[in-house]
Amino acid sequence: RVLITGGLGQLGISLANQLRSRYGVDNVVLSDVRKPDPTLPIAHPLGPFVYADVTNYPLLERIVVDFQIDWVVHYSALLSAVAEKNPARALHVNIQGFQNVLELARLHKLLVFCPSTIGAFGPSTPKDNVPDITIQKPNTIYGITKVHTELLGEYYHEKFGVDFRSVRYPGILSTDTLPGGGTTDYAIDIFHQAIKANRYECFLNPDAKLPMMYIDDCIDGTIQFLEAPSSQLTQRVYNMSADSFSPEEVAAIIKQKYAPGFEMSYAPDFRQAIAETWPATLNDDAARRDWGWRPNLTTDGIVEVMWNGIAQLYKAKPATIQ
Ligand code: VAH
Repeated sequence: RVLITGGLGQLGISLANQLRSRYGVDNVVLSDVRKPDPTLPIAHPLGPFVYADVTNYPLLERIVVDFQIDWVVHYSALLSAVAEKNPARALHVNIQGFQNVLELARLHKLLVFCPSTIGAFGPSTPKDNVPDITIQKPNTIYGITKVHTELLGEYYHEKFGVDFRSVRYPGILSTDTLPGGGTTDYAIDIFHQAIKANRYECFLNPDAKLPMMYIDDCIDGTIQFLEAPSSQLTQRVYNMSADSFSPEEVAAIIKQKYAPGFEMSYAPDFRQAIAETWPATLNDDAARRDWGWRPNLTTDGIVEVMWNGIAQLYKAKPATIQ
């Protein structure tokens, strides 16, 4: 049985749907600290769901025991922009929450998957074709907590044999679920605003190029990684990349292929300062070699599915989406 913490976030619902169709509905438990958002197209967990604050160790342990959990996908975390606004809470949730999960993994022999991020790199990391092993001195609270995740997970693997696995996710684009307060959120907002208003004011600079991926690739790759035999993994933390684009590049594709009158303006805020410290492109050769990672979509394909998917949402339910 699998527990997905932060299960109602941008990725949890989609991962749960996929895992439930593979392993059975009752074998995938979602946890979160809030109720499902009824305005989202896939709002309902449609299977086991429990309240869990990941900083509460006894409560988490109870869930692991009651549901006889074998794998934990630990999605619960404050993302980069939200974390920067509330560092104390980010430290508590991202660090204490992960430590709780690792301790439970040690005691109850769980496989733990916890994503890291391109945010685990920093201003002194090279910008292009960044390898798995490089300088990691992030200057955001989010990045610092994710370096902690990587190092502590590796430590528990080495010391106690915990099957810890992590990939560094890029910005993930989805149509059915909304992102939860990251620096890459513009790449989803832009489609909503372009379709609704034919204009978008972007909070990053035109040339802020960052690694990006479509959610289906992210979920498929994550499942492939979870199912890979441990013996096949030569490392515990992998870069995972699909393509990279900047706001001006995605705006140009939208204008050229979907909405000729689309207007983009720029009002960079504190998130630009975060984006500037992250790499533009990643090298993910090890993921491709060790567990067969291959994304299906690059930038043009991502823009196409995002445009069509979000246009469909507004056609189907215009009143319920903000
Ligand atoms: C964020 N989307 O912007 C997240 C992610 C690629 C970075 O971890 O915070």
